[in-house]
Amino acid sequence: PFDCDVAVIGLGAMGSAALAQAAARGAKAIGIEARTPANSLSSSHGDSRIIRLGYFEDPSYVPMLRRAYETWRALERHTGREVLTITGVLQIGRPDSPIVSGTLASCREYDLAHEVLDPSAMAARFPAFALDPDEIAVLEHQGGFVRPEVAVAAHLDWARANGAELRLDTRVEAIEPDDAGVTLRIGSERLRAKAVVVATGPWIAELVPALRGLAQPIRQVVAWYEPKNKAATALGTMPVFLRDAGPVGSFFGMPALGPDGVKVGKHAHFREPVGDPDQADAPANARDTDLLDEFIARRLPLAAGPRLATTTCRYTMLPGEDFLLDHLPGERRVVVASPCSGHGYKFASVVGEILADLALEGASRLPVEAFGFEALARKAAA
Ligand code: PYC
Repeated sequence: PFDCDVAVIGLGAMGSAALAQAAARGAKAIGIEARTPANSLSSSHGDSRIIRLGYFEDPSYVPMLRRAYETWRALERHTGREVLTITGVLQIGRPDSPIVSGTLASCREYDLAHEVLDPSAMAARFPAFALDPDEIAVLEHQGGFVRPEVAVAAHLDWARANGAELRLDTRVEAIEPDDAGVTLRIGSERLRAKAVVVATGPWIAELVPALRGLAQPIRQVVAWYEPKNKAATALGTMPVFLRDAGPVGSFFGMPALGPDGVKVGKHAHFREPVGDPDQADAPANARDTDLLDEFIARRLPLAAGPRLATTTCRYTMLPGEDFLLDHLPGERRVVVASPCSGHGYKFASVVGEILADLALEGASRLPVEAFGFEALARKAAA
């Protein structure tokens, strides 16, 4: 006998969404989380995550993003919670930088509403930002942010409302698929599921040995600053942003969403591997904060008051810095989700839909071939 149709392991951004989607379809669903959802060792805390439609990384993400906006709004309707806030997103750099040229390519291919602003237009409209004379900004109107902790809680509320069972502080030690279903080993308990979704983020390789050496969690640091000019950096005035920083990479940030002030981070920070994901990462040190302090002083001078707070979280990187959303090779009952590589949160609502499709129906209507194990192997070999 089966305990459930689908067991979802890991209740962060992706797992909570998968659980909610499965339960909404009438499946008997159990969600299992080793700690508490959106805990401080995970990748689902920190108040805000950017969402944008004109995807500089590749225009092929745009259809999935359109669906993500719809599924975030559906989550809000189902739960009455505010998850997604539109602020516009500024993508700043030289015209030939990957962020600016890639965003424009996506906007043109999909006819997305946007404006191109030169430094004087930026100074007039968005005085918080300091641009070099040879830089421009693409303002994409649909950009904004998702509230990660609220989104996880909302997905879990919606899942529970549809009968899902949650097991917190419960660690799955092994996944054992057979011809009929999957057994999960949890201490002395054996839980039987018809299908399993593994969405354990930085811990993914522990339950999915095929990802050992491929999925690499890295430490990420973000900081909040008290604005020098509250009006210029307020929610409603200042859009979220990404900013090309040449060979150093890119920075990102948010307007002041509350008393914590303006948030700033560097994408993939120093790419420091997380050794043991069960151990807390080192808190922000002077090297971390110097990088962010210097950025905000130079590029967001009106936001550069005292640093109020820092936190660490994790990206789980894959070869090609892409996502993995697929059945385990040869195991149609086990679905693996590693949809992060530092840019996945905005997709969580649609990823939940894809994972429920894969677990309950065997395939998804959304285009996921690029996120399969075969594609991953090609990227790892490249
Ligand atoms: O994908 O927009 C993004 C992002 C910002 C910071 C990390 N990822």
